Formats: sequence, C-alpha cells, structure tokens
Amino acid sequence: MNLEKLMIDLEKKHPGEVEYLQAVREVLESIEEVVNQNPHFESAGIVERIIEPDRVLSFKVPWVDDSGKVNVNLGYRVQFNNALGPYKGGLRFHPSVNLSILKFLGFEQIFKNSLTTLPIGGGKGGSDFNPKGKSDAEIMRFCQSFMLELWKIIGPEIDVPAGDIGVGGKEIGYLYGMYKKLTHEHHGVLTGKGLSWGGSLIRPEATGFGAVYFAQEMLASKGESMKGKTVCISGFGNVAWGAASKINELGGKVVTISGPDGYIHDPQGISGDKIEYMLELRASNQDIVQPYSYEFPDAAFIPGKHPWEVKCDVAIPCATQNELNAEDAKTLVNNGCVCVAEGANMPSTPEAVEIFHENKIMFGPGKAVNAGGVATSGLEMSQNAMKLNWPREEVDQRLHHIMKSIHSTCVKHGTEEDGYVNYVKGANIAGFLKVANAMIDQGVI
Ligand code: NDP
Ligand code: 2IT
Repeated sequence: MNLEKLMIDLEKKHPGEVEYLQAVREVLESIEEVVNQNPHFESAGIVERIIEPDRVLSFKVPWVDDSGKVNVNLGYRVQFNNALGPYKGGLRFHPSVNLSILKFLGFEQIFKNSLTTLPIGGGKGGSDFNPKGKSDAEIMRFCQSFMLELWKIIGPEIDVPAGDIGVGGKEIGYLYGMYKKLTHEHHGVLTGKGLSWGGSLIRPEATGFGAVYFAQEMLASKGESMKGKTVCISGFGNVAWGAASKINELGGKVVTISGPDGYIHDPQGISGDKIEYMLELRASNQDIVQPYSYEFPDAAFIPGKHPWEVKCDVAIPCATQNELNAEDAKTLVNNGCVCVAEGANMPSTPEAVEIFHENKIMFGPGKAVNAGGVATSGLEMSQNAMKLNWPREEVDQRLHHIMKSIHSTCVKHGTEEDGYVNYVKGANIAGFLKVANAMIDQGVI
C-alpha cells in the first residue's frame, strides 16, 4: 500500500477538505502494516473503496423564520459504507458544518460502528443551520424542511440517522414527526427518540457513560480507578453531561466544562444540581457557558481559553474536533495527566496525539471511547425491531459490556513490543479488519 500516493490522489479529488483528509491519513497510518500483510485486500481495492463515501446527498433547506423571512440552509447526508449493516450515524446542525467535516465524521463512523460489535454501517449528515437563539417553532420548521428531502434515502434497513452537535431529543422529535407523515410508517428510522414513542432508556446518557466506562477500563489496566481522580471535561452538551454524571457516580471529581466563550473552573467539583444545571444551559440555546459562574459563584469563568491548563489526572474532551492542540497536550502531560479519553470526535490534533504517545500516557481515540452513543442507538434499533423496551439496567449492562469489549479489542490489536497500548492503532486495525473482510465477502460493488 502506497500511503502517500493514496493521500495525493484523495486530495486531488477532494481539494481542501482538511478534516476528511486528516481522518483518512490517521487510519491509513495505523492499518498500513496490516494491509501489506494481506495482499488480497490490495487486489480487491479495499483501501481505495473504503476511503470514498458510497454516495453524498446535498440539498437545499428553505424555511421561514418567526419574522416571516425566508432562510436557505444547506443539508447533507453522507452514506459512507454499509458492509456491516444499514448506514448509521448522527446529524450535526452547526454553522461550521461542511462536506469535509461530514465526510470525516462519516469515515470515522465506519470503524466506530464496526467496533461496537453490532451490525451497523457508517454515515453522517447535517446542516450549516445554527440553532443558537432560534425559537422552537423555527427549529421545527427547519427540521420539517430538512426531512422533506432526507426521507427519500433513509429507512430502518437503509440508513438510520441520530443526533450529534445541535441535534438532541427535540430535533429528533420534529424530524421523526415529518418522516412519519411522509411515509405513513412508525418504525425505528431515527434513534434518540422520545421514550414513549420508541426511544431507549440510557440513550441520552450513553455517549458520556460509555466514555467513562472506557476510561475506567484504561485506568484499571494500570491498577487504578476513577475514585478520587480529578477530571477536566470540555464542552457542556449531551456528551459532557453524561460523562460528568458517571464520573461523580464513580467517585471522581469534575473540575471544568467549557463552551465556545471559554471555560468554567469549579474547584469544588461539578456534581448534583450543577450537573442538572448543564442541561438548562444547553437548552437555553445561547452557546455560552459563562452563566454557570453567576449561578455557582465559587466557580470561575476563564474567557477565551481551553480547560486543559487546569491540573488534572484524567482529561475527557467532549466538545468538538481539533479543540486540543499540541500546546494543550504538553500542558496536560506536564501537569501529570495520566489518561486522555476522547468523548468528542477527533478533538485532539495529530500533533497532540503524537505528544500523548511519545509520553506514553493512556490515550483513547474518539472512535473507541465515544462508541457507546451509537452502540446504544443500535440497542434502540433492536428494541424497535422486537417492539419491546428493555429496562434501564439491561441497556446499561449491555452498554458496559460493549465498552469493555471495545477496550479489550483495542488492547489486542494495539499493544506494542514494550507493552504500551496504542489505542489509536488498536481501534483502527480492529475496526478496519471487520469491514474489510465483509467487503471481500460481498465482492466489488
Ligand atoms: P451538543 O450539541 O449536545 O454539545 C456540543 C458541545 O460542544 C456544546 O456545549 C457546544 O457548544 C460545544 N462546542 C461546540 N463547539 C465548541 C468549541 N469550538 N469550543 C468549545 N465548545 C464547543 O453535542 P454533543 O454533546 O452531542 O457532541 C459533542 C461531541 O461528541 C461532538 O464531537 C460529537 O460529534 C461527539 N459525539 C456525540 C455523540 C452523541 O451521541 N451525541 C456520540 C459520539 C460522539 P455550542 O453548541 O454552544 O457551540
Ligand atoms: O458520533 C456519533 O457516534 C454520534 N453522533 C451518534 C450516532 C448514532 O447513530 O447514534
């Protein structure tokens, strides 16, 4: 496999799509050796086929705001790979959304979904719509217009979207309502649904819970636990909230959360009511974390900075891609951080990851650490197919089991000669092998 040639060819076809190219390069670097050891992958063109999406739908989303003005956003769905099962992955509504970001997320999703052990392929979608400051009625009209296009290419056995940044239970409700109206069918086509109409218990908490279960496994491999650990989290959304709840349950102390405006440092620990307050902050649609410091005056608001300068044992980035750079990584290492678990998708830059690896600290990549979200979406699909609801304990137990299994798979494929576990390599190789073998079985299609 000629990695540099593959990258040059890909860049020619997708010029300037930096996030997409970054995500592909990271995977190719990890799997190079495995591909070279398996000539049948090369002759079947597996790598060339896996790095291109099966198809991309791009569409116009016109909607009317509360003042009567017509707005036009762009909508997309990237169906990346369905070798293992229906395309599966979230929808992101954020002004930064473009095809490069959605292709990076869709590509990562293939390997993440493969790691979950469940039969799901990879995809992603979204829009450059900015939910910040929008009324519920505006969000509803936007979601309805978005679904007027999307419904044509999705279905419970075809493509099953879910939430991501800017898309939570409320948006899934409006999207599902319109899907149901258009198709006359009530089935599990979206995940993250409300509990009374097909949703699964634990799905809202699942990504954050799963991330902490994974961090727990990493710590346990060194004879440590979450108890008594100081933890820095970034973001203040769905994933950050779930992670903060589970860390508290396991006896750890969360001292930071962050937003686009800066970060909150709460040395007393973010627990109890403060975690519930995160939900209020998120629901306010205001895009800022500062109000936390008015509500809880013991906490400081540090404008315009990342939380990684606060001394901690464990760091869990839960905001967005490339939010933790080389400088941040050095600061974390110098401050004695022993474990970084990515709750978000690709939050660490490649340079930051290199620093974690050089310093041999435990580093879990997003596609392994945050797989609990999509895994529980998979469990929601199973419950929908059976027309049954599992109790909270059962879903949580299955989620915990899946996260343990992903951890041991990473250890199996990522342990280096000196015993250090390179979780990036482990996750990429394990995720890739399963999909590559399925593609071989299914022929060139
Ligand atoms: P939410 O919309 O619930 O929250 C995203 C959070 O990150 C918000 O607090 C958001 O603030 C903040 N944020 C966005 N951009 C920045 C920035 N530049 N600096 C600091 N904070 C920022 O999304 P989720 O919690 O669902 O998603 C967070 C991450 O986790 C994403 O990378 C997502 O892809 C990933 N993920 C989510 C899963 C899920 O099930 N929800 C599953 C697996 C991964 P604001 O919106 O105000 O900008
Ligand atoms: O990045 C992700 O894995 C998600 N946003 C969740 C996808 C899903 O289908 O639940």
